[in-house]
Amino acid sequence: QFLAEKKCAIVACPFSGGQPKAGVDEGPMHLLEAGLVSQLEGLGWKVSFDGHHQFEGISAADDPPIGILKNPRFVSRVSEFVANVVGKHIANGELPVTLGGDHSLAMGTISGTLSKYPEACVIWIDAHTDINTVESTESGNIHGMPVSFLMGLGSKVEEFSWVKSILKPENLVYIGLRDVDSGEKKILRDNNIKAFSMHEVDKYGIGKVVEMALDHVNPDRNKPIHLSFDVDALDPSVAPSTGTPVRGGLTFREGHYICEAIYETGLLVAMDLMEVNPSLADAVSVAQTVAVGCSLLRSALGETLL
Ligand code: EXY
Ligand code: MN
Ligand code: MN
Ligand code: MN
Repeated sequence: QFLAEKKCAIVACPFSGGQPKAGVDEGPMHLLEAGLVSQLEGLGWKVSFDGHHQFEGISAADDPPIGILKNPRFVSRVSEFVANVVGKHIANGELPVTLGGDHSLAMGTISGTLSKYPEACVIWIDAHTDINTVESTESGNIHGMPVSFLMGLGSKVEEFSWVKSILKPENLVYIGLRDVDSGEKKILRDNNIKAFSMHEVDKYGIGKVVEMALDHVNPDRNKPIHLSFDVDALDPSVAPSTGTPVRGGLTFREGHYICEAIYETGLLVAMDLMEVNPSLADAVSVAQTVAVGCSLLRSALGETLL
């Protein structure tokens, strides 16, 4: 509906500045080395890949914390760059597939999507809500905060003034939650944000949960969808190589079902796959996590079981 042709663009973002663990910047390289481009081509997509973006030059020489926010200039400038790249791909008639890197990058990817489609809705698949504000964050890790910046919650930080903060609470829905800070729970309540935790997945089943999620953000099934998928939404037995694993997550099939169902809407305009960290866990676990990452992307881009 929004894409004239099956054209996608890989936006490879080797970036780890939104959290403290080394290695998440190697996620994109591993996903590509696993053959992601040819896998998507095999589904009939024309895939453009302009190489891995180089962010080291963007890093500020001197980047002391602002309040307790860590690496604030680096995170901000990289996300601003990514917002422009994503926006250009959409303008070019391509579906941007952003490979993280940590989830602070979604400040960029979603800003890029909203710059072209201000009415777009965001489906955020994660163990976490990533909605801490400057006031509520206890870690200062910005990968736990991108949603609050996108919505304009909390007090403003000058360094992030490029973020337009136009994501409306009614245009966001979460699936897969199970590790939400108490400050974040209050933010969800105060802003009436729809969220399906693992409790609802257990209660209703994933099919019903995805339907209810779409009914909330996209009742007439006519608005563009940005899917932001944090691999830690999956159970650690399925995707072990990630920086903040939390037990009790989505099964392999539940994760894939979400991607398949969103593809079926025909409304997907951008996707992120974040937080694959190939330096955590053993080689078998890394290969398993990378493979599941590729397979989620294939499902979101139309791979079917039959
Ligand atoms: N809520 C915690 C924090 O703000 O530090 C943990 C955030 C983890 C975020 C991961 C990527 O989804
Ligand atoms: Mn996340
Ligand atoms: Mn997460
Ligand atoms: Mn490696």
